Amino acid sequence: MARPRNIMQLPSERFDERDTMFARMARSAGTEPYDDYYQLRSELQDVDDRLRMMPKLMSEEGLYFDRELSTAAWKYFDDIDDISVDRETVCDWSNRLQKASNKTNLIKKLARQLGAIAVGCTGLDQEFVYTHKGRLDANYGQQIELSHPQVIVFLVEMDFQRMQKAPKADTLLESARQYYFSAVIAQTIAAVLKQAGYSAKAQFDAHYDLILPPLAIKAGLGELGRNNILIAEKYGSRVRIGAVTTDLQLQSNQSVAVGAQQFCEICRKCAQLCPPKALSMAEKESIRGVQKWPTKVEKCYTYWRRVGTDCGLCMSVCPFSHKNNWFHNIVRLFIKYFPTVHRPALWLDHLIYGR
Ligand code: B12
Ligand code: SF4
Ligand code: SF4
Repeated sequence: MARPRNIMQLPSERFDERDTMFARMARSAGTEPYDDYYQLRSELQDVDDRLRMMPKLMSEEGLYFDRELSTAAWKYFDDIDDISVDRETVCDWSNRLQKASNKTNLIKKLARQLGAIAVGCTGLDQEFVYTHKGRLDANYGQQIELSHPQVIVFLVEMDFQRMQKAPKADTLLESARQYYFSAVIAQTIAAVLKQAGYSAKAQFDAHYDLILPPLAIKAGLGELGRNNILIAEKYGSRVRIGAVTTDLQLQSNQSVAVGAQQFCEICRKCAQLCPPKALSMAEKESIRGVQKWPTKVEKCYTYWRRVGTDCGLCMSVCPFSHKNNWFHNIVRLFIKYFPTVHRPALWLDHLIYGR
C-alpha cells in the first residue's frame, strides 16, 4: 500500500526568536534588551509586564506546586548548560563515521543508540531558522546565520504515565527530563560529527536557532495537529524534539502522513480540554503563508504561570498519544490509510478514554 504523503508548505517569512513567549519572558526591566524589545514591540509591553508579575513557573504560589517534583525539574533545567558528552562514545563513533559508506544510516543508528525513538534527516530551509537570537541577554538581537545545509531531527518519548498527570507537576518533571536527554543526544551527535571533521551545531533548550516541529515534519517524523505541535507515528504528540545541523551531506527522508490533519478536523479534543482555551476550535488560518490552527500563546503561558507547571494537556489528551502497543498501532494504521474510520475511531476514543 502506498505511504500517504504530507505536503509541506514553506512559510512566507522567517520568525524572530525574540518574539517567542520564552524570549519575551526573559526580558527584565532596566536592561538594554528590555528597552530595545519594547521599542520594537510596544504593543506587547503591558501584557508582558503583567505576565512577569505572576508567580514564576515551579514556584510555591503555583496551584500545582510540588516541592519534590519541582526541585527535580529545576535540577534538569540547570544541568542542561553543563552537559559533558561521553568522550569514549564520541571517539568510537567518529572513527566509525569516517569509515562508514552510508553515513546517514550510521548517524541514525547513533541517535537510536543514545535513546531517540525516531530519527529523520532533511535539508535545512532558511524559512525555519530564526532571524535573531532572543532567549539570553548575552546574545540578544544577534542575527542568526546558519549555513549548514542539513538537519538531523530526532524524537524522545515523554513517559505515558507521567503525562497522564498533566497539567500537574509530574508533566513539568517529564518535560525537564526529556529536554535534558534530548540535549545530551544532540550534543553527542554534534561532537561525533565535529570529531570526524564536519561542522555541526546541537539544537537544544534555550539554544535553538530553529523552529523544530516543521523540520521534524519535513524529516518524515509526523504531521502537525490542531494542537499546533508534531503528531508522530506510534507516540502522537507525546514526544520532545531535538536536532543537530551539519554540513555533512545526508540522505533526506520524505515527509509522511499519519492522518492527523484530517482526523483533527473532526476531533478538537485538545481545544475543548485546553483549560485557558488557547487552541482553536475553528478552521485553519493562514499564518505566515501556512494553513494551520493557531495557538493563543499568551493564554497558554498565563495558565502555566497560574498553575506553576507547563501544563501539557494538549499532548496527553490527544488520541494519537496513547501507548505504543499493538492495539493502538492497529487503530493508528486504520486512521492513516482509511479516513472513513475516523468518526468510529473518535467515538471509540470517547467511549474508552472519556470526553
Ligand atoms: C516558544 C515555545 C512555546 C510557546 C509558544 C508555543 C507556540 N505555538 O509557538 C509556549 C510557551 C506557549 C509553548 C507551549 C507548549 N510547548 Co513549546 N516550544 C516553544 C519553542 C521554544 C519555540 C516555538 C516557536 O518558535 N514558536 C513561535 C512560532 C514559530 O509559532 P507558530 O507560528 O505558532 O508555529 C508553531 C507551529 O505551527 C509549527 N510551525 C511553525 N512554522 C511552521 C511551518 C509549517 C509548514 C508547519 C507544518 C508547522 C510550522 O511550529 C511552531 C511550534 O509548534 C519550541 C522549540 C522550538 N525551537 O521549536 C517548543 C516546542 C514547540 N514546545 C513543545 C511543547 C511540547 C509544548 C507544550 C505541550 C508544553 C509542554 N508541556 O511541553 C505546549 C503546547 C502549546 C501549543 N499547543 O502550541 C515541543 C513540541 C513537541 C512536539 N510534539 O511537537 C517543542 C518543539 C519543544 C521540544 N524541544 O520538544 N511552547
Ligand atoms: S499546554 Fe495546556 S494551556 Fe497550553 S495549549 Fe496545551 S492544553 Fe492549552
Ligand atoms: S486532540 Fe484531536 S484535534 Fe487535537 S491534535 Fe489530537 S487528534 Fe488533533
